Amino acid sequence: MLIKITKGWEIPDREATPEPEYLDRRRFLQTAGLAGASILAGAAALSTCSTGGVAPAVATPSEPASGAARRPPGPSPYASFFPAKRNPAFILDRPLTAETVAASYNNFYEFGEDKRSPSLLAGRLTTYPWRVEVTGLVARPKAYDVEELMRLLPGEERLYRHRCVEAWAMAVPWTGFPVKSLLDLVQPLSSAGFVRMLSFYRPDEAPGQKTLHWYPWPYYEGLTLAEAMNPLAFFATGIYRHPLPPQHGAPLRLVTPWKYGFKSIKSIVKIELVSQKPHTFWNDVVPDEYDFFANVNPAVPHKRWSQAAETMIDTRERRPTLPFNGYGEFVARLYT
Ligand SMILES: Nc1nc2c(c(=O)[nH]1)N[C@H]1C(S)=C(S)[C@@H](COP(=O)(O)O)O[C@H]1N2
Ligand SMILES: [Mo]
Repeated sequence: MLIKITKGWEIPDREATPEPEYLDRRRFLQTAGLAGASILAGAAALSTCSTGGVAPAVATPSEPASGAARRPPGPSPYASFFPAKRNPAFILDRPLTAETVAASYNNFYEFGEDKRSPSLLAGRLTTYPWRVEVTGLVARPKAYDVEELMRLLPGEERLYRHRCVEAWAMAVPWTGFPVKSLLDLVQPLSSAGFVRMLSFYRPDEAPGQKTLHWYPWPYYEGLTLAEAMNPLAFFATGIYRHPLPPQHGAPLRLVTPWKYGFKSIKSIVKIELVSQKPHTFWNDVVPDEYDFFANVNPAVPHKRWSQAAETMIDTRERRPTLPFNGYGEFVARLYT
């Protein structure tokens, strides 16, 4: 059912049918079945980590607790790498989304489950200095500072469509470099079959990592090595011709435009080449709703809503969903 909109571009969370609905149901079931509910941030919630089974034991507490390198912070050098030259190979079938809308309608659960909180709270995240460890089954494992990566791998701008599994979409100009360029630096071994990526774990800066304690923080994602080496797979350091604002996943986030947005892990601290298919955050939280591949597909509905159409977040234009989000010519052969 469509709900009447009063606030311009803003899609009410209830209309976008977001991931948290599942959790509301879970919380209800657990509240009904268990005693000792605790009240958190105005919402009734239960500790589910050990009793509820929402978060399987796949979180990795031994991971480094921070992506920040230990040296005195100064002014961020990231801006000096902008703007970057646009790569004309990536063209859009629709207008770019208004920047102010893209920057205030975000999914970044480390800062809350609603769309507005990330833009209000993610400024607490210290994004400089920021170190990314590239490790695992590689010939040359190394920890890079993000500005070092920006120097080593010159940025380019790409206009990409971006489609959330909640059936909203935007079109944005990212700046960054292909995932392949970084992997070529560390040289994956022949035993590597997958790339596992990890976000930061800093509950003191990211309130959601405390209050939303039933999630298996830190956020983690993965790709097959073939997907990661595909020319479309991109590490973004910027958007709209300037460094990423924190709500978009500063200072480095993945962009895989043929997949639903939850694959595009934000604020990455670790990239690990592994031999086995890695666990992924949303697949662990709700296995029957979010699969590992998560390729955009209008023919496969989500368990609770159709994926046949999408709504642009600024104009509210409805558009048919495209297979692979319109990127089949680049990626379809990965899956045949
Ligand atoms: N670390 C982290 N990365 C994340 C998320 C998140 O909650 N935490 N949300 C994902 C989802 S569901 C989407 S749709 C995109 C949203 O990216 P945007 O806010 O830049 O549009 O980020 C993805 N990456
Ligand atoms: Mo999403």
